[in-house]
Amino acid sequence: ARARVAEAKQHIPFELLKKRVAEANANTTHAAAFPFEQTLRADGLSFICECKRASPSKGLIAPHFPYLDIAQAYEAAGANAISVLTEPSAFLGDARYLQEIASAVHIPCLRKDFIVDEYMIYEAKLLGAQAVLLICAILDTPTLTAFLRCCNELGLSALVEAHNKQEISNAIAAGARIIGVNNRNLHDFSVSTNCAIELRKYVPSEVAFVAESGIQSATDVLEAYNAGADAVLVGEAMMRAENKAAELTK
Ligand code: IGP
Repeated sequence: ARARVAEAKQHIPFELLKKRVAEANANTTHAAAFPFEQTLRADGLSFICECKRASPSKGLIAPHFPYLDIAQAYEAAGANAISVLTEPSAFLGDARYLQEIASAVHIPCLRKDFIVDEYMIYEAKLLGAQAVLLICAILDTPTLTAFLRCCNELGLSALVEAHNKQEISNAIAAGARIIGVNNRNLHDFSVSTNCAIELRKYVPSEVAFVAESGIQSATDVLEAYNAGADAVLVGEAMMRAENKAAELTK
């Protein structure tokens, strides 16, 4: 991700990117503040459905990847938000997917990437995202705090991802308003849907809680809901479902 940022800065220096974001902001009529957070906080369980072509653990998930059709099918099926992978090497994502999807749907979009520089947060804003993913495992607490402040200034929500108690307390210390527990261990890719369930109690109720990864069945969804999750983030199962609406309502 750092190399990608360095390259992007060659094309568009950070100062210019900031100027473009400021101009874009000046041109938009004031939309609802933080719609991503709002939709997670609404009554009942929210669904964040993911547009993901490939992943390091599963390889190529969607050889045929009509991302706009997928995103529109998610919206029609009743998804509350869409997560779009923009990381190009391991996930075969693309910034363009996010940009096109964000302008085609009416629900908030999350930039799913390894954000390591504020530059990427400004990019997310310009691409039309309403939220970004910030991963505790790759950001120390001062950096996380600064990135959260940056998101706030730009009107972006941040889904702060944790995998254990320590990361949850770092996320809280940094001021996270939305915490996602990733059921997948990023070191060995092992998945346990119990991870989010067990860690729920360490996240205060005023912070929105998302269960992420490995959610395959209606039972997994129900268990996350019963454990007190505000939302689930579902990638592979939604990508593989022929009928997105049937998958979401089953
Ligand atoms: C979705 P799954 O198992 O439903 O496809 O997982 C999502 O949680 C996963 O893609 C993810 C991810 C990440 C990807 C969670 N955290 C960080 C890239 C980077």
